[in-house]
Amino acid sequence: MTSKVFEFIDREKARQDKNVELIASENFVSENVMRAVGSCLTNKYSEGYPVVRESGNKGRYYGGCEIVNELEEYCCFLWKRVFDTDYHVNVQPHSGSSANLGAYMSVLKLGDTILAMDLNNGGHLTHGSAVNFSGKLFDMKFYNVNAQGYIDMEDVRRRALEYRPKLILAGASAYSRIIDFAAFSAIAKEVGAYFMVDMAHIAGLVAAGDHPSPFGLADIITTTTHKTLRGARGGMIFCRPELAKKVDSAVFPGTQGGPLQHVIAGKAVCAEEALTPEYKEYIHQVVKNCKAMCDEFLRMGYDVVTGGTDNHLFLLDLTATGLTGKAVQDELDKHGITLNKNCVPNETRSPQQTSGVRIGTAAMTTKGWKEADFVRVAGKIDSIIQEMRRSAGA
Ligand code: DSN
Repeated sequence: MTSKVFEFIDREKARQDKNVELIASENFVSENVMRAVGSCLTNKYSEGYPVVRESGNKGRYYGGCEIVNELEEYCCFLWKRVFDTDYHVNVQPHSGSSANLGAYMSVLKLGDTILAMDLNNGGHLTHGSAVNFSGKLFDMKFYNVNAQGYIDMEDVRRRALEYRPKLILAGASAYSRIIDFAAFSAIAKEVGAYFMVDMAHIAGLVAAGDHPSPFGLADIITTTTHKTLRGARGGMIFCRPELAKKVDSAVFPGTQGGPLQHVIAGKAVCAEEALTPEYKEYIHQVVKNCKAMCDEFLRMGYDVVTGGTDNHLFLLDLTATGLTGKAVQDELDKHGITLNKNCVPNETRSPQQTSGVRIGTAAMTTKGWKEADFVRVAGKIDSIIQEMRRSAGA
């Protein structure tokens, strides 16, 4: 028996094969990751944890878990090696949002104060947006970026001293510069706050040594596994060993039921791949490609937030073109170029329109693109934008 669903999958596969994919949070996984995620492991229930380990957890609540126990332990072992850390790791969060919820619930009480970067300045929905659980359950305060778009560490410290948060969060979805985890950590220590890092976007760069590591500085680190890490879609939480019990309990039974063992298998394959020299080369190329493309936009006279990039993404500020991020996103879609509209610092338009677009190089680097390919597509994007301006009479 066949299914109509495979028609959708085939069409989506064709779209992914054909389009230029510049969404900074997307990537293309390996066949092995696909095989793991599409495996019989999806049939298995395994609430609980593999063994009584440092967290003091009581094991599984189901029989037949002997193989998935080994799998989950193997996955945890690999991820500690990827980040060369003795932190505890929980590989069960279903997503980055679940990981952040678990992290907050492990050390905070409802209503506690969190200091984070807000969505409009490059933060994430789960970093305190009013429409998200984070903004509804916690007392959210935000630090700012400066006029150039850099995180303003003076502002972080001033607000930390003023608000005395229980937790300070560093990490972003749309920030193109190195984040100074050491400076954040010092501020957190000064005010007696937990220091949490959401490294979802830059985790691959941390693994490859292209971004300073938060390990040793942060108390809790969350990540997704499908962005620059190029693995199965999901989340993970790392923490100092003394927080292991709190974190494990916050994930299960605190915020999730049965873990997705097929996804944990995909995360383990991803970790095996991240340990190879080829993966590190890939990440180095992602960063080189990003800089080359960003430099080309600067050369063509575009406004780039912060004037450049240190990582896998950058933000074009389209204010001077008179075009919205949404209009540019929609027009590029018609030409087979996929990216997303994005707010720019001190945004004046709504999140549905925006004054900017976010561009990332992780996915097309997986397809083998080098600097010249990204420079060429920057020229194509420019010609489409210029045509839009002519049509609009700008
Ligand atoms: N929504 C993701 C992104 O595009 O950055 C983050 O989870």
